[in-house]
Amino acid sequence: MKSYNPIKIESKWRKRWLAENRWQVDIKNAKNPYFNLMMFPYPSAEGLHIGNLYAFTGSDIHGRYMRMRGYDVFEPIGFDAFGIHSENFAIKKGVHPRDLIQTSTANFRRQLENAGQMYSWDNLVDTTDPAYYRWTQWLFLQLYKTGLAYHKEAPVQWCPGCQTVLANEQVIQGRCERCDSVVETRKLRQWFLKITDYAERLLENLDKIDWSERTRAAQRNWIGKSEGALFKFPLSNIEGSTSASLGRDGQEDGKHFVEVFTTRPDTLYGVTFIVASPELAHEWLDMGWQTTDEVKKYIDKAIKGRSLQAENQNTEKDGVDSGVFATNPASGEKVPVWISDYVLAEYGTGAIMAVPAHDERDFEFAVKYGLPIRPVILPPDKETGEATKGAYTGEGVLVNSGKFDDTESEKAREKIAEEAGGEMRVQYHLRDWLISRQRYWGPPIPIIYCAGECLEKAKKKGEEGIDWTIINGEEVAIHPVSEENLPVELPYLEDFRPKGTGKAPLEADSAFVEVACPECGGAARRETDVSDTFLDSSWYFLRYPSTDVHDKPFDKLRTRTWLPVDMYIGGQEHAVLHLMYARFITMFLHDQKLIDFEEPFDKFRAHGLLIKDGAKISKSKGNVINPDNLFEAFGADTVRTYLMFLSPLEQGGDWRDEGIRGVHRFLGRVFGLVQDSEQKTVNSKQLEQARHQMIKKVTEDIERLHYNTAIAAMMTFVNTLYDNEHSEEDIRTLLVLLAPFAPYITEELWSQLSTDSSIHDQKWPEFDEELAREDTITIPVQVNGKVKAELEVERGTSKDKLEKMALENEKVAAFLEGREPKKIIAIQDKIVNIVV
Ligand code: ANZ
Repeated sequence: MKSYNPIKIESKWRKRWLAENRWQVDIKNAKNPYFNLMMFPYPSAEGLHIGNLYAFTGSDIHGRYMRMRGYDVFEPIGFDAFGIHSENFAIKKGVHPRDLIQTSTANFRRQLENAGQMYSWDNLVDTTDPAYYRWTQWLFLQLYKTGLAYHKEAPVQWCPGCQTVLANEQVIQGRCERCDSVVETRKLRQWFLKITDYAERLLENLDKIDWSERTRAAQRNWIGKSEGALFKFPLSNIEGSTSASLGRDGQEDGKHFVEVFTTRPDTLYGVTFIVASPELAHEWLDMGWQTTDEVKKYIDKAIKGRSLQAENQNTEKDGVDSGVFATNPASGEKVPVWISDYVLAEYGTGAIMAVPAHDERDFEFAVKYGLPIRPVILPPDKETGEATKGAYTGEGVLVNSGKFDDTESEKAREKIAEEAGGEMRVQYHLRDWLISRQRYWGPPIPIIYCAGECLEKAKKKGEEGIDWTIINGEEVAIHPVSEENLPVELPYLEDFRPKGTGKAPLEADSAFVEVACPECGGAARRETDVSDTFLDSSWYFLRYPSTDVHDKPFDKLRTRTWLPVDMYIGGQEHAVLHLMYARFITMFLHDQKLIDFEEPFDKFRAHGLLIKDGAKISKSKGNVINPDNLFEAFGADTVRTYLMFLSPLEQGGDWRDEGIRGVHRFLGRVFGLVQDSEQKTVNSKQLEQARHQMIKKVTEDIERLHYNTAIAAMMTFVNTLYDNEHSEEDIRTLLVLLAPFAPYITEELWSQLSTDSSIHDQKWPEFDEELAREDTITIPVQVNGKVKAELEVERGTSKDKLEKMALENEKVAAFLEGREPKKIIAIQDKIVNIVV
């Protein structure tokens, strides 16, 4: 009897599939299109990471399953090959990134082919190909034309490790998401994309798409919508200030004021001081405000120390009394203005009204500096509003608030705002997307600056940041490169290393930089920053169906056929990076009438993280896993099946070296079944019920990406087959269900059973509900309308028994914390509802 030799089987089928381009979908003639997308990798020279493989396998199984359900599944792949990652690796190796990319993409491709993925290779995308980035530049120009790309000076986050600015989304708790350096704040002129114009739609649409809840929550959080009011507090004791203004809007009727944003206008009577951010105070200094050296020193120190403070969110807040007073617009009371770095410059107005009785941070600050704390909201169940142990941040009834006393806080919000001249305001945490990078390995931003005769014209008609700007202290007109002149090719620079001067490497290439002005023909200069890699990946899925189209970024008809993407599987870490950017760009293209949908991904599922023996897989931990070695030792089928056997895809899994052997043995047993089948198969209906139960289980588990339990069901079935008389149909069904997981071995065994068809062209088997009925079922237990636990019970378990089991359930008990339920409703075979 033959034994299972994965290397031989896999290489045989791989060669055949590659020669036939077996998985290529027919882009133009597909009847039943299904776009199965996975996040394309950056082709790191170290090769395919096991974490990539985990995600890709999860996605490929879904694609293969949908294909067997009768869809024309389009499963493309590409290389996100621009960016700092590839560039840094090139620096380390002492090779040019362009040369490095050639070898690393070739290596990646080989590994992906080995992995048994179902790719449409004809539609490969490489973001570093001028035929691709020409359209990335085109996209930038469309944004520019609509005023959504602008050049502005702003405090930006500078990564000293990567020697470039970063987008806000790339800064995680004060550190660079890539190299983990503590970022610094610098004031620089950069290109931004106005994603904030889309904040409300990005938020609202979240309810309309079928996405992992945690991804939607992360986006909602990042967009951070707050509804509140702006109040103006007139300032006094600021003698020495010039006629220049203070605060956001400056001066009104010759008076200075500071403006604050608050979500709690109902607490206006509880304001005991104002806090300005150090950056705002610095602006006051620039405008001529005279103050003590101590205050000036604090401002300087705080601005410089920003990044360090961001690094440790829990550092104690410190601050300084500015000596200026502000007048409460409701009560007329004068309160001191402090300066502290717990107030952010970029949020709201950069200044706050402090209500220590009802805000935690203000409370801490007031205690530290002995500032008064005045309660103005009485908690519903308290007699006095004395806040001794901390701030009371909830709702209640107003006290100490003049004529608003006894009003409910929620109702008082608008009334007080109106009374005190407040302006209702919706505020978002989301900032504009900074796309300039002072690096080499990216698409040049297609802009030309002219300081010649165009400048006057540009200034007369135009807006700063859109028509003209300042570069190195010099005013210049901004001209977009005309679309016919795209791509602006990235020259092959020998010295491509970042300069650390805040200037991009391209700056040194005069042949690139110096051009004739497209308007006046005079001497002009090109922009030398390149764009963020996330701009490359914000639209790659649109390119996939149109990779052979060269006169436009995407063909309208094909886009209509294939998009939006039906299923997208990828990392949660991109929730507010790639996934947010892609949604923004898609909305923008929709508004330009270039596509007819505004959400790019109908369905998105975030896979979990793969860890090893409890620790994150990383080089520094010395626990990296090389897929090549595994493919050689066990074959790709085993690796795929093992990865998916770890746990539900969305949860991630803990890799254990022993575990893979078990799965390998399982596939060996499947192989053995077919070799034995001559003797053992009979025309038996004995296993009919078990077979239908397996089909149901595997189908439903694949649908919810619980591949692990689908595999377990097949394992159980294999044991049953070994122990019982079984039919060829039992074996065939097993193989078909296993095909998405282990495409090679199933194809091989199928060819041994019947010669002229491929297992991958078989229809997914149906199950008979009656036969597939399980004797044990899972019943959800809800507490106050939310599912808190599940009960595994025999079908037909009585209502009384269900109630009893629900109350005894650990999770439910933990939630009830000894409270008596008001009501319990149990419905046989369906649900238990508890109301407390
Ligand atoms: C007074 C107040 C009283 C506040 C109260 C809260 C509770 P979100 O929900 O995140 O929008 N705030 C405003 N601008 C700020 C800034 N630049 N830096 C730090 N904090 C800032 O938070 C809005 C609240 O955060 C605002 O409402 C303000 O504090 C503070 F009982 O104003 B509140």
